[in-house]
Amino acid sequence: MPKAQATSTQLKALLQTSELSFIMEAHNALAARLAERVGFKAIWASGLTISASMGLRDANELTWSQVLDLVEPMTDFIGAPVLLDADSGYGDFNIFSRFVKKAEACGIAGVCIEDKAFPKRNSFANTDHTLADIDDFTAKIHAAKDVQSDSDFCLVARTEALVAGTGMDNALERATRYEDAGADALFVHSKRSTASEIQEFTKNWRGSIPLIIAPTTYSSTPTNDFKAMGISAVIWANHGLRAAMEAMEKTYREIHEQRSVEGVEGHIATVSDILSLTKTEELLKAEQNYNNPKPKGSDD
Ligand code: SPV
Ligand code: MG
Repeated sequence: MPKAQATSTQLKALLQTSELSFIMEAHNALAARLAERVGFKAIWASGLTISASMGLRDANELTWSQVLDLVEPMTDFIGAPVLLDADSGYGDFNIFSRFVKKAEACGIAGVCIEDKAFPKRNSFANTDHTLADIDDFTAKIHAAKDVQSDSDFCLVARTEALVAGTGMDNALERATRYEDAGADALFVHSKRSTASEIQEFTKNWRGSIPLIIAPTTYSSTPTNDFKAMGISAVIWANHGLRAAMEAMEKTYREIHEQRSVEGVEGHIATVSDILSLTKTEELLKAEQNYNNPKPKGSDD
């Protein structure tokens, strides 16, 4: 059987292909597996949705070691690469280097850091967004690239300049500095309801690393437009959790109101679906093998 390609190599290839790629959010291993099963070739381990699924805010309330503990089961469970949202890197260049080493050891294919001050606030939180100093941020990129042991491990640098309102020139300057510092791709974020800022950014961008966006607020823009703008990858950053929240609450409400599960059976996944997704059959076969070993020397 041919050896599976390393997930870091898969992620790098996906970012570098001339096709427009799509990366799907997951907040746990089960969600990651479902996204992979329908065909997504890479997973976004979202800071927002992982935090929310733990009842926490997207504001560095989870420690970095907790983030890794939550994301490692995803990498264990799926074959597709996981791009981890590492917020603003959890500290200075030194903390972020330690994080990158541990992330690689957890099987994570790449990490994304954003140029926000620590502790960060979610880009859509109605507050002022303070940006990191450019030199401090590029130091983190340099340090991460120096410390990674797998040369395909991807470091995505994200600029929040447009979110923070510091202007297009600042966004372009930051992006250029991050490319020069060694970033493998650039994520440019916008919270506008149209893709106008992203379009202007791409018109003026002279860099050559792949561009990534997350069109959460400008979701009605046809994805072909992104391709025409020269975008390499689109992150659907929170749609798995949002779908799950809606479906769960609807189901809980119906069961609560009806004092019965009869009405929801047929509309929800079966217990067999859970057993099959978690490969319970594989365990049962192994059990037969290991709990009833054939005596040595027996032919059959
Ligand atoms: C996330 O999914 O955590 C992101 C994207 O960083 S956003 O929520 O738009 O900041
Ligand atoms: Mg995030």
